[in-house]
Amino acid sequence: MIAYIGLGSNLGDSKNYLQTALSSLHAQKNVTLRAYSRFYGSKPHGPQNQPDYSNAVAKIDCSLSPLALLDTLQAIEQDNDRIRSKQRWSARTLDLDLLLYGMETLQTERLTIPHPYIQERPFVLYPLYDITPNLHFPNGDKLADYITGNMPDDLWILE
Ligand code: A4P
Ligand code: MG
Repeated sequence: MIAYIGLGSNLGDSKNYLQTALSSLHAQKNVTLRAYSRFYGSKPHGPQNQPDYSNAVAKIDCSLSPLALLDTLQAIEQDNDRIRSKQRWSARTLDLDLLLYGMETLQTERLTIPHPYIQERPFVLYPLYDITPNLHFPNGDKLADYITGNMPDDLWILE
């Protein structure tokens, strides 16, 4: 199954956390890394009293169920110094979100697919577009319709 993973970090050496996460994904027995986006800087969505984010998106081929994939993502977060705060959307060394799992939709207590905010987050949409410009969402929307020539002010390419 083709799945897309959103990577985010805004604590510590963020670029390094993203790179380590990509290697860790590829190192999983049931996961092959197919592509990944450029690395982006972004202003925090949600609470503003936290550092800017580094964000990227990876495309993987995996033979894990959605829940097993979520377990794997959370294990990689833990290995990378993630401390879960009670406050939602707080600063973190590494956040791995399961954005899309084929064309599947799922809504359970632990897992919602597609990830609920994809279509309103430029820091997800632009990196997704780097990898798969012809992508359609499960609801039929075209990714390209969300992309404009000028990136929003709160998003930039990291060197
Ligand atoms: N969960 C449900 N669906 C999913 C899914 N599709 N992928 C559950 C991953 N997890 C999913 O996540 C909380 C719970 O969501 C998990 O236990 C899982 O069962 P978490 O990673 O512990 O906490 P969180 O990340 O703070 O919460 P949440 O709601 O996942 O937030 P988001 O959507 O990840 O947003 N601004 C910028 N610029 N860049 C960012 O990357 N990220 C966030 C976090 C906020 N603002 C940001 C960024
Ligand atoms: Mg998350």
